[in-house]
Amino acid sequence: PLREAWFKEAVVYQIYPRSFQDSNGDGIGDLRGILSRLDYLKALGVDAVWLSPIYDSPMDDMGYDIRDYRAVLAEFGTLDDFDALVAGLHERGMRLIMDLVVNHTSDEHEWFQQALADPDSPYRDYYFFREGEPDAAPNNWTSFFSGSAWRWFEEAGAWALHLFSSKQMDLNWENAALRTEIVEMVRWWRERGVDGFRLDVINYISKTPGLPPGNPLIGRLIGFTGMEHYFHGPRLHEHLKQLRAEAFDDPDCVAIGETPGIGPQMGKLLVGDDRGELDMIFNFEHLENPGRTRFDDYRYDLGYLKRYYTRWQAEYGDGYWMSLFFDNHDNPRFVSKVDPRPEHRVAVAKLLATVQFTLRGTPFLYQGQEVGAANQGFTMLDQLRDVESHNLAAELTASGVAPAEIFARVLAGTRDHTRVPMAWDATGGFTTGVPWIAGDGSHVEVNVALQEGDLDSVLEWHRALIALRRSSRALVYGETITERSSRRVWRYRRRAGAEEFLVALNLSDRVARLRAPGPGWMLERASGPGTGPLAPYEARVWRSSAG
Ligand code: ISL
Ligand code: CA
Repeated sequence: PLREAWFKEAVVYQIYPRSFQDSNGDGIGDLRGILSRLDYLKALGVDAVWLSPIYDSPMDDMGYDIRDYRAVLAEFGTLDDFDALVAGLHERGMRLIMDLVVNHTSDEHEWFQQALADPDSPYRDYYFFREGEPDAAPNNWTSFFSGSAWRWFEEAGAWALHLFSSKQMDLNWENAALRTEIVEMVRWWRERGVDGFRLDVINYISKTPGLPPGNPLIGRLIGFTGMEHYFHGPRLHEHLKQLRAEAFDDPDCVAIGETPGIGPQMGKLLVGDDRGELDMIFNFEHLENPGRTRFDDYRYDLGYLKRYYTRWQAEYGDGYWMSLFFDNHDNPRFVSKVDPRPEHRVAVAKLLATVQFTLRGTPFLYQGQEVGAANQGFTMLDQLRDVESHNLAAELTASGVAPAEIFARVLAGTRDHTRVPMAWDATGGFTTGVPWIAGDGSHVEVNVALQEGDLDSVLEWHRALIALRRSSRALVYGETITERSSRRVWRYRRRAGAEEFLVALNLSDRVARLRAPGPGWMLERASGPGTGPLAPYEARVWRSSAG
């Protein structure tokens, strides 16, 4: 039986606080800025906001390196501003989902500082310290941000583990006191009115005891060595059950796991209704065509997306719930991956939105996606701010790759494509000062103000589809029935009781023949001509007149 929940009916909007809205002219987005844009989000049809980290942080990885879990970064505002934001959201009937980063802390976190200063400190065991020699790392694990996953601390005569940047120290979840601290911290935010959490790399928290060496063959295959010892570790499910039971034992508190490396099949173990762990996960298998990585420059084949969702919509059935997303702060714009040509941008953006709002699952929009924002035309490394991009460039340089090739790879995958300021109007509208990271000027043509009220715009397409989804039980809870179609067309129905919708999508950049739906179907929306064959990337939605 299908369990109903607010977050299954919701549209979630991810805000990258640093780049959404600046309120005081320092060029950095902040909480007061977000507060000033809540009416915009409400009018778009957003039900919940997911805030990327706003905690106190030295910002080595843009806030995913937390120094103090119970404080707001001064650049973003204060706890009072945070409370005002929660109140502003709740007044408008919207909810707040916080980012929770508990696989690691900043090396500047007090726990780590104490652990470093005193080997007998109780905090020493909160992390993975290994005493030794500076020329021999404890194992061969590599960091996701290039190089070894171990950092040498001369003052302590010891190594410490960091799967991400050298300032993001992995926490040791084997330690029960640490787990209790995390539970208490989460409850503290719950008491401030937070409605749910997005748990950063939460599938990495349990590591194989003893941290054995990674298999170099697996390492070569996936590009990171050691991952088999923590991407689905021995106590992962136990730790998640503890979090659910002790920190968010409330069916209304949504828990979304960010789980790189976990495919949809394994994901069922994390989100099954009977598991008592998470409500949804983000897995990433649909974001690249098989055999490709984020740093490859290639045209994404939408035929793969059709196969992927056709399979997983059927396999997830009633007992599991999917997240539906294309853009986030860790990836380039999906619209550019599908077709980078400007003349196709609008049609592709509408097609992707149609997928998100008519399949079964919770749609997550990332800021700017609703106006069809595309990748940025960066021309040199100096324009980038992301630690991952710079580390990768340094690593490739050290291994002798030519500068032009290095830049091409970084440009294909840099996370900064989605971290540039939100485009509110032709002047930008993000800040009155100098933004902390500059976009490529495309905001002059692609922005909110230009599209508001223009019924052909990407923004109004989003608004209309969100409204349609909201008005329909079939589009939220209905089963997904895939219809036969040619290779270049994707065609499915959504049905609940007597209510039924039919969706047809042209996955190609050429006109595609379409078997006309029977007389019982009324056209509800079309992103192209709406009759005859499908225009390139056209999306059409019909409603059954029986329902
Ligand atoms: O960049 C990656 C590896 O190539 C991604 O897998 C990414 O790092 C991964 O999805 C984890 O992302 C999350 O945790 C990171 C942080 O940098 C990302 O912004 C965050 O979303 C470490 O906290
Ligand atoms: Ca500011």
